[in-house]
Amino acid sequence: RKVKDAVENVVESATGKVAEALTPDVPGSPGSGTPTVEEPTTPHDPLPPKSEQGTPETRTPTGEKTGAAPITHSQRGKFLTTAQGARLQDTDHSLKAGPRGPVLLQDHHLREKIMHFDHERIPERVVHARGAGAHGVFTAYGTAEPLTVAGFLRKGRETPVFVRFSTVLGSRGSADTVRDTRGFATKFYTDEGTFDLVGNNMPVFFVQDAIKFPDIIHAAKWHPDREIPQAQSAHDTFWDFVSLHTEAQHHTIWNMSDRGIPRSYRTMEGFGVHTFRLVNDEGVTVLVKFHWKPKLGVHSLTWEEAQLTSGVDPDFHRRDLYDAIEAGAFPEWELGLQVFPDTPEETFAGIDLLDPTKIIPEELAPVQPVGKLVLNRTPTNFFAESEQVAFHLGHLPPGIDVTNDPLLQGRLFSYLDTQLTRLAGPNFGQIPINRPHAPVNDMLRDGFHQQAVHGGVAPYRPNSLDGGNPFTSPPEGAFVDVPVTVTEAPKIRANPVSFDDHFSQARLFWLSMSPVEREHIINAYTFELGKCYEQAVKERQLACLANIDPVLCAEVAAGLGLPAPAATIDLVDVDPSPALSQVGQQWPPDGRLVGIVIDDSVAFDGVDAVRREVFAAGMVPLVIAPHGGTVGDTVVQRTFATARSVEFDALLLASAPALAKDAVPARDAKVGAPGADVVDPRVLLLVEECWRHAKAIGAWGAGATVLDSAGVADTPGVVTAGSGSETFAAVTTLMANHRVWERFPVAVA
Ligand code: HDE
Repeated sequence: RKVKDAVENVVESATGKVAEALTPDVPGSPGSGTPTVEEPTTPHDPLPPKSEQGTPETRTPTGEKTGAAPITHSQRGKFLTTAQGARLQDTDHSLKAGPRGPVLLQDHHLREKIMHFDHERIPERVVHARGAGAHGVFTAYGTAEPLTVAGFLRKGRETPVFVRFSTVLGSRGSADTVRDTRGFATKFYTDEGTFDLVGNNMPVFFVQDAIKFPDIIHAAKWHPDREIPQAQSAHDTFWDFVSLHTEAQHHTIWNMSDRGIPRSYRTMEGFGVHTFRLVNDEGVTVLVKFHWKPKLGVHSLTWEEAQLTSGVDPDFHRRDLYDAIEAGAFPEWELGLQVFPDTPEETFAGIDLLDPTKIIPEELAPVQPVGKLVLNRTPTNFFAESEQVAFHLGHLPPGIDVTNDPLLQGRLFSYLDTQLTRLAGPNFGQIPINRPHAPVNDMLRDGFHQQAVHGGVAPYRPNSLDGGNPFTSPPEGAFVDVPVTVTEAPKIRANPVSFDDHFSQARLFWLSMSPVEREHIINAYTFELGKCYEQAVKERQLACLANIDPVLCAEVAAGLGLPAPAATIDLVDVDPSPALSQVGQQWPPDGRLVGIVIDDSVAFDGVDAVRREVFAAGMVPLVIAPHGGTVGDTVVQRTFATARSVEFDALLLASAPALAKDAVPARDAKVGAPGADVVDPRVLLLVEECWRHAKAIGAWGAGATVLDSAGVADTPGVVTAGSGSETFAAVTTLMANHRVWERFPVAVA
């Protein structure tokens, strides 16, 4: 009886509590769905949609608008709705049979929301998956007018562009600063049709024929069993491939050079790689190579910076691009052409223009500027724009045509084909970012995700039912297929003999490097081959290096602890091309980042004056302090916990911050107690890193004592002066060389 009473009591009280909990009617009570606090905003109209966010206009067969108002796909109106526009009162609770009951299958809002979410991801690009884009404008100088009918190259013509930069090997979430080639793809929305210039930051490619592209990519991407390494060429299959397919050696030495780890997208050159053909209004043709020259010069990270950045800020290049644009430091490039006569041999100075593993040194064919690109707007939505943008080499306007480069020819197939899977159908050209700015009047119909509501009944020609529309264009203003003579030749799977030279230009690149750049190349080969397990792969690559240069081969062999083989070919003595080196030139300071170390003891007037001078010089000052918030009136952008050398192009020290209680503990014991008259070890680390990464360092006042503590006083590229202004002036002079190159130890002359 006692037990029975006890059980009944427990059940009764529990039921009471549950019943209480199940009563959701009191506003604000748990489970009621009514918020306990006010919504943070009252309903208001969102910003108006941008012009490119509208759907494509409904078109008639003649390309005229039907008058239907474009419908925006961005958010509009005050209230949340379903995808079909029905207003919603609740989006946080599934429809259930009572507060604790099962979820009902009829909850159409839940199912729409989850269904759409389940399909938010699309397949990443098979190569160049990791990237970032920006909008801009291209302005033509008119210097290309004699060469091509392309309207966007007419003097003063302004053309909207979208540019996407990328790495090649890594997945979408991989780090930006890995050693790799970078993509540099530009979509010119010309009023004669879209022109896609789909280039890289290196002027040559690994293979000469598109049929080998799957092979090099299979070799360079992760191993199929464990899917590692991510975004790295430092593994056996890559080196296996490039040492067996020796045509890859030229591109490989570019990757092993500092070009493989750019400082920023803003400081990269771009190359169309292939030779293209231009045609003018008289039908005269020339062969050309496209070049992008960055206004800020070509700069790279040091290897240690690249590695550190992969951890400290894996989005480093993406962030740098967006920050620069949003700070008004618009990245700029000049588009240039190397121009060659269109002869039947298709060679220049004995170099085959159809071989994508070869360059024509700029000293032999100068790059002639034809226009300027300015990136001035970041995307509104990453997925809609940077992810969905689809480039294709066959997007050509009148006046630009292709050549028989076998790599280019295969790409003409690949870029259309890949979009069918990636963007799920043939209508990817109707996605807002891909929409041409020229009027479109095609006879393509239907297909997945068709956005246009085409009028008319006769999408064929000739027809008599849609008034004969569309009509074909007269030659003026139409795309020109240059009537190149195709020689009568047997069908064959073979290359021209000139394609057999695999080493002379890798040697040209090596000989064109400064001593410090050569040292970096040696280190890169030694690191990457050191990551390989197979002895045969290392030995075969050393044999390739012997055919490039004996010193390069000997140094790398020494690093690997292997004997250096002898060359198997006669090394050709080629003239170096100084244009390939990044060292020895002077560059404008625009958009550089200058760190300024302060603490609460500093004289704010002096710091503010320096900040203003940095701004006035076109650079960006970043104040680094022991804590966030403000120091005096100065707003702090970085703390000692978040600042690393990689972010800054130069460092200024306005004070000597003392050891704080939250400083890195490892050194506390050695350097003294918190608050003692000892420099904060995080500042010392910053100075040491900046020094190792060959950055200009300047100090004034108490800041100068930090240089002594860090052991870098009176070394190259470290300056002290009486005031902040004088210090900054001296540092600016040093920055024109980009780095203090003499700080790097150089073993190879
Ligand atoms: Fe690409 N390449 N590629 N490539 N490529 C792609 O197209 C391909 C090559 C380049 O930001 C893919 O839409 C083949 C050279 C860039 O969206 C794919 C061959 C150069 C981008 C493809 C090459 C490039 C791509 C993957 C050998 C420099 C990124 C996704 C014949 C001149 C574009 C896509 C962007 C992207 C194929 C060689 C540059 C699979 C078959 C040479 C910058 O179609």
